[in-house]
Amino acid sequence: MKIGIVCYPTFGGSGVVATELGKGLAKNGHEVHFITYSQPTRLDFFNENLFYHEVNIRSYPLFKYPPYELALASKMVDVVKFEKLDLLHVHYAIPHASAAVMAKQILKSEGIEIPVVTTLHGTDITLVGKDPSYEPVVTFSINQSDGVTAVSEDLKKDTYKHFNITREIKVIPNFIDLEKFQRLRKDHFKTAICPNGEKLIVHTSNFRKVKRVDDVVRIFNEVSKTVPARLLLVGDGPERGHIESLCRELGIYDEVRFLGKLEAVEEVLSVADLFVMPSEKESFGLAALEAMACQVPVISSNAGGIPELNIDGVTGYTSKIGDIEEMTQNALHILSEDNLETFKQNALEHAKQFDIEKILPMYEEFYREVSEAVLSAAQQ
Ligand code: GMT
Repeated sequence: MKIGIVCYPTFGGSGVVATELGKGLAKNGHEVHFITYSQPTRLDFFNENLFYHEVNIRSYPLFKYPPYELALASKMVDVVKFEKLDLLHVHYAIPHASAAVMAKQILKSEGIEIPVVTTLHGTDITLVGKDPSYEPVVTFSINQSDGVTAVSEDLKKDTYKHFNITREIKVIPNFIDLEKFQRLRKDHFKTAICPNGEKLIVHTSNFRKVKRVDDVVRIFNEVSKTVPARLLLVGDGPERGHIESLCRELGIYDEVRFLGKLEAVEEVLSVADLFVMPSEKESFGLAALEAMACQVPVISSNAGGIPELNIDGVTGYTSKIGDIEEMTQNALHILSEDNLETFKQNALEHAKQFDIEKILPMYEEFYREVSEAVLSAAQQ
């Protein structure tokens, strides 16, 4: 098939999923056209089936807010027509789904039928989407898409709860490339970070408030009173300054390293003993899956879809949001010499359920179903 993929090209989870999906589809012989405002971060290799089309936003003194959605819709029309695409797959509802629905209507007026698949990722529903300033448009564009997927059962439930949705939503979870995310031997790195055999705790996120990075620091502070440990914080975002101040206040700044935005996260995860994800909201928790694939057990909140990934008492533990005390006790339990190896193996075993080799065919099958339905409706 010839597939157009629209996503946020930056470091967010939805952009990573969209880019890895496109790369996987291209390897399977599909022609994939990314339509974004800049080159997706993970679109880092050449493949004859991969194409990139940049959305150019013309500004004008009259525009206080340049109309990105219109530029995107126009670009989608252009690419569908001239590359003869079979399907558009947009990731993150705002504003990608509404722009795709507009492009679909424009193309229909010219006699071209283009099936639109929308994937809901999380905050497009649970945080931003349900805000009254966007809700009517999000509801309309979900209902007008030809196929809709959500990354967890919990996100599907939340979408039905907060929006008046009249169509079926299919759950297709996040996935992982187990060849890329595997425990590598990085002993020199571990020795450099933990010279005295300390346990290594890792958190990766975009440092937004919903990630509750201060809980990570407080849990680490408590754990390190019992078990010598180091904390690596990967990523960057609005909360970073506040988190640095908190580390200074707690007197643990020397035990914590801020690594910023890293490309090769799997190298850090390869030497980690524990991953912490105490999020307020998390539709799936791709960062935790990446950790599990590298044999790292997870201490997390029970927010959103996390319990579908982190199995309580097996791959790690889940606790109520903000229950730092329980998360600390669970972290100490996992880190004890008697338990660590079992949790590591369990984490890897469960991660295998989300192998890209298993999940990618679910998207391919869904594309076929949606395309057939659209084409047969058009013929009637
Ligand atoms: O919050 C993020 O990490 C970014 C956000 C995004 O859309 O870019 O991630 C969401 O989508 C990911 C991929 O489907 C999910 O794994 C994350 O759980 C989800 N984040 C939230 O729901 C907060």
